[in-house]
Amino acid sequence: GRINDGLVDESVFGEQATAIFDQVKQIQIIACGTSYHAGMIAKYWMESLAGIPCHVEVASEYRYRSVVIQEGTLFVSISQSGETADTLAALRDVQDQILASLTICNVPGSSLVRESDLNLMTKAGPEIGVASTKAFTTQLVALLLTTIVLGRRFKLTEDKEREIVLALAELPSLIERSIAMDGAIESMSQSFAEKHHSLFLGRGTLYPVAMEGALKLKEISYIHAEAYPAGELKHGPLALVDKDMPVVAVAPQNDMLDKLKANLQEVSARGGELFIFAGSTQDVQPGEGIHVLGMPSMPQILEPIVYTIPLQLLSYHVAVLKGTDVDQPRNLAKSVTV
Ligand code: F1P
Repeated sequence: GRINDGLVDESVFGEQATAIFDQVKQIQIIACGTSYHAGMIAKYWMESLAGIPCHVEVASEYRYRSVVIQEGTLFVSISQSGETADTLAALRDVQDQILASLTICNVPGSSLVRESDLNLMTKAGPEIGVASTKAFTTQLVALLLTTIVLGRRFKLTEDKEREIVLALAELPSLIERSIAMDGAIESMSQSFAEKHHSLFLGRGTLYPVAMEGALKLKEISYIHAEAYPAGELKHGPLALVDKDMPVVAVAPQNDMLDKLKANLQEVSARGGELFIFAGSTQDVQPGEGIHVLGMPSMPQILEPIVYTIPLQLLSYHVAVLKGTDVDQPRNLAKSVTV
């Protein structure tokens, strides 16, 4: 039978969950900011692990256009605060057309939680500062569990499910090991504090991680940061690369590594300084203008969760060096309620 050690017990979604999940034909994910990046990763998981059709869109666009909702749509909203106005409005607008709603949230009793049919609480508690950090990593765990529970009704095999659950058991120690990279990341942050622009690259589920790294640098360090899927470099952004544009790459040792390395060579050839978080320090060698930080080896499924931590630490250290307020960045609110 299926592994069920309590992690993937359907009762965590509430009593109605089983009846709803049995009718799901596709997923529509809606969120803003960091929560949207978590949703982007979930789309890769839902489609590649479980074969569930999955769409993801920022609530601030979705709510203002005419959307076509197909039969059997489970509407998944992701929000740290549960109070983001656009996400709440998107849910209210489609409420009577969807199969059911599921909210992934940090705050019990928040508006989204009250108005959603099913809820999966991250148990991480509210963020203390404005920028979402623990919310992101815990949203990803919640989304992975959701992928398992729904995936059983689609193409997720028992073997794959077992592999994911065993991988999740390794997560706490992998997170501790990535936090232990703090000193190396602090040294690296000096190369960013004087710069005005930066580029973040990743492929596959690591592309949304690159987006999240860039967002954190913008939010708390006020450095212009853009993220690209590494394969898009040659379609424009390569023109920006020079010695004043540090480039961060998240490069786990997965089946995308060879392609990513080719993209990174294009950066190096144009004088760009590279900072690579690498899964294999044998495959990705340091050199002139190439700094390599070795990540622990890990199951591929956990890469987007674990590789986010050093990017969060990088933004933190750059912000400290620049003297910006890490918890209360200028111009931003903890929850955007209007
Ligand atoms: C969404 C969000 C956060 C961001 C900031 C503004 O919030 O964009 O990701 O860090 O706090 O709001 P939420 O819907 O996840 O609460």
